[in-house]
Amino acid sequence: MIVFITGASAGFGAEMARTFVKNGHQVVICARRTDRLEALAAELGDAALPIELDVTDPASIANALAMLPQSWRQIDVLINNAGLALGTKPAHEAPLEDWETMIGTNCTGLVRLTRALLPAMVERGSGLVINLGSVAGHYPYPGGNVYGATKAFVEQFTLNLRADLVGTGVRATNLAPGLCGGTEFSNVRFKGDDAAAAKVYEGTTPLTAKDIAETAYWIATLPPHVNVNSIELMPTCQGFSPFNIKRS
Ligand code: NDP
Ligand code: 8X3
Repeated sequence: MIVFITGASAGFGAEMARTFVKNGHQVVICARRTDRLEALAAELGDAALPIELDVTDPASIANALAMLPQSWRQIDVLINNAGLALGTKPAHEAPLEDWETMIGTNCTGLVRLTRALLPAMVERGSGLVINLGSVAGHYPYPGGNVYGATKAFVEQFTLNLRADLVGTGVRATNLAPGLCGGTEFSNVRFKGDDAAAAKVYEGTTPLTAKDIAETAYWIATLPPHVNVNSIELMPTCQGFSPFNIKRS
């Protein structure tokens, strides 16, 4: 299989690249930080093709796809993994630019990549799109405002893809993890405050990027008649809170 992975310079994306290559597949590894991609490509060898990509920039998407050599053009699996959360401020205090960046990356970028690669999959009668959702798209939490909303969009877009793709042989999955450590997610969310980022995982045994990569690999290697519509994972130490009631 040829697997096109966005956000492969860190976290889940890099680990997914390792997992697919270890199992004999080829990966197109995309992100903005090309030095990271080059290092990963050096680790993975000829089975990995690094390509610079900013999913928020339509010209960058067009350029990345145009850079694909002929023998890498038949994408079997698109993993829309690039994404981010910015901040945990309440809605009335959060910077509007942060909201726009999350929407531009997690929603618009994901939609653009999907729209670009889907027609060839439908034409071939096979293919798979795995979108990275989140538990934040299923359950609200304070400070989750736009991040959670972008992931709810990812879930519904994926299910609507399923509605459109019935009968085409092309599959779509929303992969929605909960608390997951060992990636740069919280470092990005807390804008470089690594102490605040580390606190998120204190005293927990979170999911790991390997858990998510192995789940993506499992989804991609199921028989063609099996479609995982949506899958949610949490570490065993994570659960649910009661409703928050403000009493006078
Ligand atoms: P990381 O911060 O470790 O990795 C994010 C990746 O996305 C990086 O490779 C980054 O690369 C890339 N990226 C960000 N913006 C862009 C952009 N504009 N264009 C291209 N690539 C971009 O995060 P995770 O691996 O933890 O998260 C991956 C996905 O999983 C995200 O969608 C996240 O929302 C989701 N998720 C994460 C969870 C967690 O707890 N970690 C839980 C649930 C979902 P670069 O900066 O080089 O461009
Ligand atoms: C990441 C999980 O709970 O930090 O999508 O929003 S959470």
